[in-house]
Amino acid sequence: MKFAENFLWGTASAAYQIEGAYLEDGKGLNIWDAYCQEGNRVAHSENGNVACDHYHHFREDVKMMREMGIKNYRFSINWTRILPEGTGKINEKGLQFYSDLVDELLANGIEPLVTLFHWDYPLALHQKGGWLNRESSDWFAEYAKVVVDALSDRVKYWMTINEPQVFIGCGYAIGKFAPFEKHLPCDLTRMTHNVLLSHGKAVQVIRKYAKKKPVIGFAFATPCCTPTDNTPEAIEEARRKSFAVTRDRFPFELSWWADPIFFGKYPQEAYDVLGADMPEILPGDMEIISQPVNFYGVNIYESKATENVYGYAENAYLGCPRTQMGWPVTPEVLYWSPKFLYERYKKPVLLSENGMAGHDWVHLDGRVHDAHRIDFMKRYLRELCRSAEDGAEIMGYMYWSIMDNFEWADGYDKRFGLVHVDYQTQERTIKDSGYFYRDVIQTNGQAIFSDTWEG
Ligand code: GCO
Repeated sequence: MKFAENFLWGTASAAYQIEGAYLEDGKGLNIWDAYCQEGNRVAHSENGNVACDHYHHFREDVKMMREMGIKNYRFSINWTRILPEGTGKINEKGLQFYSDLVDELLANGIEPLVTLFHWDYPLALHQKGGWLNRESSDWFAEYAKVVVDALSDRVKYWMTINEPQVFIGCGYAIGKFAPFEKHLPCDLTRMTHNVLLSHGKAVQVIRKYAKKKPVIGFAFATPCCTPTDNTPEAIEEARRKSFAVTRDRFPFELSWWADPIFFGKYPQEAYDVLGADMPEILPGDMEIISQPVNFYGVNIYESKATENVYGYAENAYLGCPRTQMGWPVTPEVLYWSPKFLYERYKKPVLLSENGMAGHDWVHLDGRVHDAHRIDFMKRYLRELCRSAEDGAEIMGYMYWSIMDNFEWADGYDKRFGLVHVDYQTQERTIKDSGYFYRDVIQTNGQAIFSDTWEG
């Protein structure tokens, strides 16, 4: 088994989780900046004010990526570093940071993949109603234009929005993430519609103004379900449940977000379960939303559960292997999700995130021995390769994350990185998995098929 010759091997990060410098060089406040200061929102009252201080360490970090043989790096732009108030006045120092980062990456043979929005919504726009405001898609298009004008002479790969399922679902439905609100379905459908319009208008802006021919997608959450066995009935049941829409879970679901983009309409099941709570759709909206994209980016960590058995979802059973997040280890999800997504939407699939949080620390010998992560990566990547062999077009894999970072409501305890970060000293230590991933990239994936690794 093997991956495509032009397979994109890389790593991922997000601005708020690694940059720090939250008030530096003219940057404006976003909702995570604002709400984390309240203390009781995040584990240990932690925040992203400093994080990995990537804003000041980016040259060292890119050098480290080159040492690891990283060929592609997915990162996000901090909206209020560019437009402190969300619209209007441009902060040139903020643009300069990202321009310098792109130059550093290219100088080290690393292709940049830019995510326009990874949850750090401008506080000033939030105070104008945020995603509930019909103008929000115009605000987003204005922001996209500023970034495209500045970076598109060097940036080819674009992702408009990261995980709307999570920033709407956790931020505005269950109140677990900033701005920690709980809205009714009629609001959540309106927010969804404005987020999708924002995506569509950003695609239009990139297509119209990019100086380099762009490859455009997004990075959605929500994996598909895993069949309980290999019978045709179980496979069809998993496929059906993967794309279902329910009244109590719709913001977190898959087809609710993806069908408007690829089919130009919300799923019929959404109308059945949401009825009058469906958003107002103005003439032209669905045409904007369904602007053609080049790939389906998806962030996958575990399979979506369809059944609870004795209190355990079928992908989580008594004593099953779990990561530091408590997520069950379910490698088969990287077979079934690309398969089902490719069948339905017929676009190349980019694994824009996959990885695991582990109990990592620097050992007495000065290294970070994370054998679990190496085993995790082998198991998941073998399934991804099998999915490609069975016909799904898979364009790349971005390990989450390049370095340990601020894991939202979990703060800094959860360590996903291929690189360990000492937050007291900002010292970076490449973990064993980081050196293993170098071998994976150098062999175009073949290194995952050995059951041992002597790094
Ligand atoms: C997400 C976000 C990342 C997370 C990562 C681990 O997918 O939730 O894109 O910012 O840190 O997934 O939870």
